[in-house]
Amino acid sequence: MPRDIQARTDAAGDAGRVDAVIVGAGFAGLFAIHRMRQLGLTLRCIEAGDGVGGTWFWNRYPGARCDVESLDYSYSFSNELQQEWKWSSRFADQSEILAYLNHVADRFDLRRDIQFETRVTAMRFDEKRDVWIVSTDKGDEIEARFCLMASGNLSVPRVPDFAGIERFKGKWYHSAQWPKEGVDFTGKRVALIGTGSSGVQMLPKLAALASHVTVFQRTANFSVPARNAPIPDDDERNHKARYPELRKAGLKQSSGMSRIPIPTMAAQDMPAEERTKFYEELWAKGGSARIMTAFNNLLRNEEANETLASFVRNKIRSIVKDPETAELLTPRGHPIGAKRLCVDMDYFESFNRDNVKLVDARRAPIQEITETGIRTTEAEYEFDAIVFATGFDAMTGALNEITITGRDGRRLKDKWVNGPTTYLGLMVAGFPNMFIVAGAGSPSVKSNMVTAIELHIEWIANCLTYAASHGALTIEAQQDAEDEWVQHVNEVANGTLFPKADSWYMGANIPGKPRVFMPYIGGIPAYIKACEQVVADNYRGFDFRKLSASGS
Ligand code: NA7
Repeated sequence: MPRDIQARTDAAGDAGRVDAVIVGAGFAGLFAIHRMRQLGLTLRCIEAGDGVGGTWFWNRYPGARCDVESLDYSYSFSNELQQEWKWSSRFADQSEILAYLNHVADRFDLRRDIQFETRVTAMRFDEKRDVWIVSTDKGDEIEARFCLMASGNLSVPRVPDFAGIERFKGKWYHSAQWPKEGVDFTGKRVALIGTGSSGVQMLPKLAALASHVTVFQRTANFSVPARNAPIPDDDERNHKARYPELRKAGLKQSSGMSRIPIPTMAAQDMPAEERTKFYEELWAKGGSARIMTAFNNLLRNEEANETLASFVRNKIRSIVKDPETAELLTPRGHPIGAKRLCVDMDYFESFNRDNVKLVDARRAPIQEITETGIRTTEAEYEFDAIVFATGFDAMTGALNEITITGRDGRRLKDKWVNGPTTYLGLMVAGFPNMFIVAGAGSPSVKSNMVTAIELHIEWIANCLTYAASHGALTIEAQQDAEDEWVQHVNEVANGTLFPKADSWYMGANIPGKPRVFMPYIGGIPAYIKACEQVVADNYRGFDFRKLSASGS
């Protein structure tokens, strides 16, 4: 791995001092390096992996694929980049996205500012000098005026603490800690625990190799077909010719994705037969974005939601041949889309194979891992390998893993004990000069992440330029402004059906985690408007200080 950071900062005269530390080298961190360099800042990006890519570096499980279309799920900051890169299919798989991010790192010469295989363990704001002291697991102590937290929303994998896991004689894996060299499941008896996006994407791949796969399902999930296919040359040419215009159109979409018609009609306003025909068309087109925005009230009104939910339930029954398995796979008890809608390639079809069996882990929860497999409250199973597709400590996990200490010795984790609080999702009162990129309180995971990331990094770059032009050393969110934003984020979420599901958006997948809807669900246009208005009002709600009170 290139490790010339040391040489560079030594050459610059001080290995331990930079203008900005960037935590993470995924989509957010890479663009942050590029953009902050344009401001002339000295940087160090700290990355735990031995390569760039973030989510796409770690999630190498078979079948891993993006559920946002590739032509949207890519950077817009460089027209040359978006013109020259060729996506092979509508929904790129993990290896292609990782190749893209490596290309970006090389093309913009980003690696020289990245310190790989290093984790940030602590960050402390020194109020006397208005700097952050950033500590790593390699013993570094880096002084930085600014910190950009590009540490990701799904970067702390979670394995439920089943008793006995250490006894298991076979091998076990988590979807987000997949071995780089891959895993050969040929002829193996495999357990797959979890039926969120990762499990749903993985099952068909596992089933094609393993002698047998047993799927432990606690909650049946809605899933729609991807209908992934190569992008026809004509489509690609047309899209690229209109790229700048389409990117702008994307910013008018709640999701930040282009080419998704903006719904104007409520589901109940279309006659039932016509509506079913419309759903059929969207099912045939594939992907989740179009079907979830077929009508403007699918995620606001239970009756509307039920029209789509029952359509998908019928689809499941029509695909899965064994009625008992179909019944068990039929989602109930949460609105469709309130948990992230899965996008699959032959997930339900896999249950028609002789070598796939579904186990109801709700009725008979997993009790323990044994030497030879898994014991539920009802039965014992033998396996050669166990695959955990059990998700993440989402959105707050990566930040809470770092001991972040702001003003007055206050820990971020303590401040967030009842759920994450931010101003515009960008900053937290009491934690000056620390920016969060596309996390809680911003559209983030409820939009095209790449769009959300670019918006944030641009906003931060403009804010830093404004601060510099006003001679300010620190930027900090005001508590009142933060309280007001948090209230708004909650109000918007409470006007939707999202709080009705036990999702990772709500923190509900982690025992003891506060139940709060974490992303901002007002959509990209409303979010842009809010951010722009704050800037137009001279950064209303932010304090810019020349010297901190204690340092003066
Ligand atoms: P998810 O969506 O959080 O799914 C995790 C799955 O693991 C889900 O089906 C859980 O069931 C299941 N789970 C968790 N703990 C257990 C136990 N103890 N027993 C049985 N099953 C369990 O994670 P993914 O990695 O699939 O996807 C995360 C995001 O990545 C996804 O939304 C996309 O944005 C990309 P539950 O539903 O909690 O009953």
